[in-house]
Amino acid sequence: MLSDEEKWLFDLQGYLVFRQVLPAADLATMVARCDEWHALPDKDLPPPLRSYLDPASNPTASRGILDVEYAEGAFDRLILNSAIMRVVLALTHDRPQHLLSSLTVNTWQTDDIHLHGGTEGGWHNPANDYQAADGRIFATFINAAISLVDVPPGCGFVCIPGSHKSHFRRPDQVNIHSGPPLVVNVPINAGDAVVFTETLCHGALPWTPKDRPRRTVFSRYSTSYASWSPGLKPNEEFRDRISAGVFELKQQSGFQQPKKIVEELLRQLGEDAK
Ligand SMILES: O=C(O)CCC(=O)C(=O)O
Repeated sequence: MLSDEEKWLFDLQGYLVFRQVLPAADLATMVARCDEWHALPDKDLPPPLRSYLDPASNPTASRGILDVEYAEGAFDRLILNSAIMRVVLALTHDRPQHLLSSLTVNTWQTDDIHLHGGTEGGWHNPANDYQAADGRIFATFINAAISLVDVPPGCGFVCIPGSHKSHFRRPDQVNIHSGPPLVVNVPINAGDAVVFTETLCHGALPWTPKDRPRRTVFSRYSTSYASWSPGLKPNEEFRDRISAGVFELKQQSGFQQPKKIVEELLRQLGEDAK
């Protein structure tokens, strides 16, 4: 499913970049919805939308509006996006669960997003695990960051390539501003995606343009049986607002059988279910 070169690169650096994964119409819809919803306080968001951190009590935190797929089909389609699911299926060995989508805005006034990552201090966790062996890669917690805007150099996503395999504590003085060759800023444009293992040490540089915000969709996936958060399940009350495939992808399930939506995605990708 992943080419030899993609496997080499992902294993080496802990992330891959994909260009232009979104249809232009969906990108325009997402930007419009983003601006519409982010102009509202949490209490006026259409249910079941809610912010990860309510801006009323966290005015300078980066604001991520959750569950946007229940309110707009373009976000539902993004969860099943074949460019992204091709990687998620490969990394979870065809046993994925969609955890959460977050429609996030950062402005020039937003707090820094400090470096964080799953192997800090050599601490490993089955819900956020990374392994490579026998010509395959396995990751239990994956984040796809799809940018809805062009990101100028020196802003946005940064990471320490290769840190997903680190077994040592990051020194305190290494931070988002440390710069290359250690801390790398990944340049992307509207419609591009960075897909990374959450074991990668990552964060974001401040957004400097004052005339426009950074708008990003973070779509998070895990293995369906070793879930990052067992509380994350599809919202039954609003299940008729999402596609059957996304509803199934949000379910926890065992590793014995692939989900029907996985079989369908594999068929679309020209692969067989295992
Ligand atoms: O804003 C970013 O690109 C970083 C986001 C992040 O750290 C995360 O989603 O875990």
